[in-house]
Order: sequence, then structure tokens, then C-alpha cells
Amino acid sequence: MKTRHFAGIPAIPFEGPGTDNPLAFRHYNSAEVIDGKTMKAHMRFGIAYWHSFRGTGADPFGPGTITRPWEKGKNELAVAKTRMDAAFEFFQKIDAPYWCWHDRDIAPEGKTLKQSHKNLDAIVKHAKAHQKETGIKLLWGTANLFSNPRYMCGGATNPDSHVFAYAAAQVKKAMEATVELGGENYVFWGGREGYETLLNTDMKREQDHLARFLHMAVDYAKEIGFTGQFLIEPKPKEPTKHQYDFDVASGVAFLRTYKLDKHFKFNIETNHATLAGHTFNHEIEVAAAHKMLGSIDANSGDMLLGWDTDQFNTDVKELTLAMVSILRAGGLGSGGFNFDAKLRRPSTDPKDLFYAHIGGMDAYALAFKLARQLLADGKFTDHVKNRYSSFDTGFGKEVEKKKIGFKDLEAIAFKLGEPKLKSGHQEYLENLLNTYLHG
Ligand code: XUL
Ligand code: CO
Repeated sequence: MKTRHFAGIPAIPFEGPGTDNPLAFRHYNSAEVIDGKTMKAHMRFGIAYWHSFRGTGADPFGPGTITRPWEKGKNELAVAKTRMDAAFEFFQKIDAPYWCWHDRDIAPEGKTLKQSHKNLDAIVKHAKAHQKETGIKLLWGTANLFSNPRYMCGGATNPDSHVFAYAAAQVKKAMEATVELGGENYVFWGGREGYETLLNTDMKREQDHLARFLHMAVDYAKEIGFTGQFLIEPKPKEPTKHQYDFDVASGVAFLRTYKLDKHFKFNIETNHATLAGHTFNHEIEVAAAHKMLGSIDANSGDMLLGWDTDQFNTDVKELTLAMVSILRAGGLGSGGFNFDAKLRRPSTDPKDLFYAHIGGMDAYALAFKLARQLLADGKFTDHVKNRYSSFDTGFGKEVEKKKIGFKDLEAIAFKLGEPKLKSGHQEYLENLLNTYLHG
């Protein structure tokens, strides 16, 4: 492994829970084999290029605080290449098998669309060489249809067909780049696909356009041989006041309405779930119920702030509950855990990038192990199964088998009289959960 950009920081070793080395894993042992698969293969961790290599710590009140030594020079393309060298050094040192990008994170936007395409081609070539050398793979690619002012009113939902065409050209190219780099998924997050006010918006027409756009992507995938999974990433708001892919449930309704459900699954992001007023594992359960659980954008929000803070998640309880739902659903398939998370503005030391990912990876690895144990013991599963057992036999079973209706049930209710209250035992279950987390 070449070490140049993070010279003072070694490849992060696994040292186990007893270590006091802050630059070591305590729970994520990438080589550990569980059920015939390494932890690396189970976890499928990905690094988000935009936060970890384009994030500067800038916020609406002040400029960036995080300056990296490779971010200098007039030739934007040359800087982009050096930045990518640093990124691959980091991916290797942190022992993550995947990375994820937006087109504009990895390559500078040119003065014309043609120039932007050319820049992307050059960078994709550079990335391909890095991937070959390191064995690091692309979890997913996506197009940034939200930063450039042309997309101020959306890409696929823009009222101007000219912008729609531009967005289509950009996604076409980003899909080609994803194929070129062997990407296993392609993501659509509609940051500005929504509206600010209905006074100027034809909502139905915009949603029709969005669906049309996604169908075009599906058609083009066939043309270029992209066999990866398409993913929708719901988020209720920010930057747009109301976004069309509000949450998983509204996403399912949208995809079904427009006959896109066979082609898409969900990329669920923790902080987007909480912004929608849901828990992370609620969103996972909704997607799993529809067999549409695709991938995870691993981060967390802040209970006291109402926006997308994109923090690294070290909440083992939240992650264990999420992992239980993911494992029960049969895993993520071609998806993975992508750290769509950024350093806090005052975290300016390159070591912070390592601490942040070590914490996130360790928390997920520990949650994975705890969830496996919890499921293997079967206590929660048995409890839930038992709670619904009156639907396993008798008239309950007939309800599920669609054999009886209101008249039969009225007769049964007359006969049985008032139902007895059956406790949900929530506090008992919360205590039981704590025994897994804290012994
Ligand atoms: C924004 C967000 C995006 C998507 C990719 O909240 O999550 O970074 O993950 O466009
Ligand atoms: Co995301």
C-alpha cells in the first residue's frame, strides 16, 4: 500500500475490545469468518466520496475549516486525481471494500456539458486503475442534480424541459461511468425533486415527469448492459421544502403507481428516516415488507436539531434494532453500508476522518453480532409470534385465509363477549433488549 497523503497514520488494525489504541478496531475484524463469510463480506462498508473527500466543514454561517494538503493547484483535473489518490489510500487504510460517488464529486464540472463528460471520462479512467490496484469496488454511483443553479427547481421535475434534457444527459453519463467502474447499484436521491410552493407547481405533472425519467434510466440500463440495482433514496425535505420521495411508504406508492416497483429498491438513510418522523428500523421494516430493501446510507441525526446533520452513528442500540430488521429480511443483497456522514466543522485533523469511520464501522460490526445473537436466541421472535397466535388457528386463521367476513365475525363477537386485555409487555422487552446490549 502506498502511503503518501496520510503518512502519519497506519493501516487500521483490529485489536479487539480491550485495546486503548484509538486508531484500532475493537469490533470490526474484517478477516473474521462468520457463517462461512468474512466480516468484510458481511458488512460491505462503503465510503462516501462527497463527505470524506469533498466536505470542507462549510455551513450557512461560515466557510470551510477542513483543509487537506492535496487541495491545491490551478489545474482542477490534476487536483481531482491527487485527491483520488488520497481517497484510495484512505479506503485501504480503513479497510473498506467499497466507495460511492456523485459524478461532480469525483470530476470537476466543465464550462460545457461536453467538457464535463470529458472530465468524468478522465477521472473514471484514473479511478479504474485505482480499483484494479487495490481491489476496492464501487458500491454505487449517482449524479448530482442539486448543486448547480440550473437545478434550482429540480432536474427530472423541473418545469423547463431544457433542464429535464440536461439532467437526462447527466444521468446517462453517470450511469455509463457506473458501468465502467463495475458499480453494483445506481442511486437516485431527489434533493430538489419536489416543490417550494404549490402556487407555481403542477405536482401531478412533475411526478409524471419523474416517473418518465426513471423509466428512461431503466431502458438505458438495458442498452448499456447495466445489471446492477437501481435505488431510490427517500428524504422528506432539505434542500427542498417538500420532496416527492418523502419516505419509504410514499416511495412504494410512487413506484407502484408508475410500474417502476420491479426495477427499484430503497437506499435508506438513518437521518432521512428521522427527518420524516420515523425511526431507522421503521423505514427498514417498510422496505423489507415490500421486498424492496436495497442499501443503507449509514449516519445519524441529532435529536435537538431539525436538519440533516449527517453524523457518524455510534448508537449501538439503534443499530442493533436496524440490524435485526436487516438480518430478518435476508440482508442487503447487492447493497451495503455507505457512510454518508461527515465530520463536524471543528474536526479538522486528518485523524478525525479515521476516528469517525472506526467508530461507525465498530458500532455496525458490534450491532451485527448482537443482532445475530438476539435472533438466534429467538426470544423476541417467539414473543411476537405468540402475540399473534390467535390468528394461527380457529376463526383468526379463517380471517387470514379470507374465508369469513363481517357477518361471521359479528356472530363470533356476540358469542365470545368482551375480549380480555392482553399485555404488550413493552417494558419487559425493553429490559430484555438491554441484556443483549449491556449484559
Ligand atoms: C443527501 C444525501 C445524498 C445522497 C446521494 O441528504 O443523502 O448525499 O445520499 O445523492
Ligand atoms: Co444519502
